Amino acid sequence: MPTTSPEKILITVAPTGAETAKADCPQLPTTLEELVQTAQECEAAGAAMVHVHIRDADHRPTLDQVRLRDTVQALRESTGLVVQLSTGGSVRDPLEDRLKVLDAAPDSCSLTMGTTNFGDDVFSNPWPFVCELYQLSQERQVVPEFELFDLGHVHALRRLLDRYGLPYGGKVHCDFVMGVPGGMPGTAPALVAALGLLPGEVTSWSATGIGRSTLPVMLAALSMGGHLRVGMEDVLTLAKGVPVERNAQLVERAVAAAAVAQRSPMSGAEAREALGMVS
Ligand code: KMH
Ligand code: ZN
Repeated sequence: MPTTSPEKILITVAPTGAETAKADCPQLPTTLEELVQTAQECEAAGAAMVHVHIRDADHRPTLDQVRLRDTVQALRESTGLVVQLSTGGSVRDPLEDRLKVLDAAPDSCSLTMGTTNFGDDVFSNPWPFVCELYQLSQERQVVPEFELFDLGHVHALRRLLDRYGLPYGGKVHCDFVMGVPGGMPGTAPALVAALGLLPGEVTSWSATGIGRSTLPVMLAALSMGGHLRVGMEDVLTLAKGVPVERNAQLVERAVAAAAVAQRSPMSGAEAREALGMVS
């Protein structure tokens, strides 16, 4: 498992998510214009990849094909960020629609390694769906980011790689999503346990802590040489009672924490190389 600190850090921003309502959080970027502006600000602050969920005209989560394609194109034209589309969608999205996300030809896609309770909901990722999505990503030449919400997901990644081989591009990048009510806790001991189960093929990993676990997970990941994901998909406050106003604030905080660990942010181009997107 790669746990020594590489000099550079890959910072992913997840600016929107699918589970927070615009009405509850007006600063959430939900229109294409807001998303593009957010992505540009976050790139300037030090992000190298953007994990994207989109919304419809009423700010509701959608997997609309035209909007997905337009979003990928707009982000490519306006930033140098690696564009990662969520295949997780919202807890209500059908599996068939989630597979079709790859039709929008993103650089990367999220790929969650198993079903998890998600607060009062269920985030459904049956094994046959995981296998189908993975094979589709290989066929379409999209680099997956394996999302690991629980220790069982880490073990399932080993099973997936044993059965179907390496992802397109030959690198294996995963992201620990910690502190979801129903998944593994967002604590240093949980991260250490999860790292101990990572398959040897893994070439890089990041972590994010949901809600109040955001800082413990960030500091634990830095101490173990990991990369970071931050953004309003995962946390809506900077401190108790202090709302996030702009995603770039979270990126700036991650860059500052990484600087203490003597690490500087990767550019989008450097992230492409690290993730196997450069031939
Ligand atoms: N919206 C969550 C239920 C992903 O993007 O791949 C799932 C999620 C994971 O956000
Ligand atoms: Zn997501």
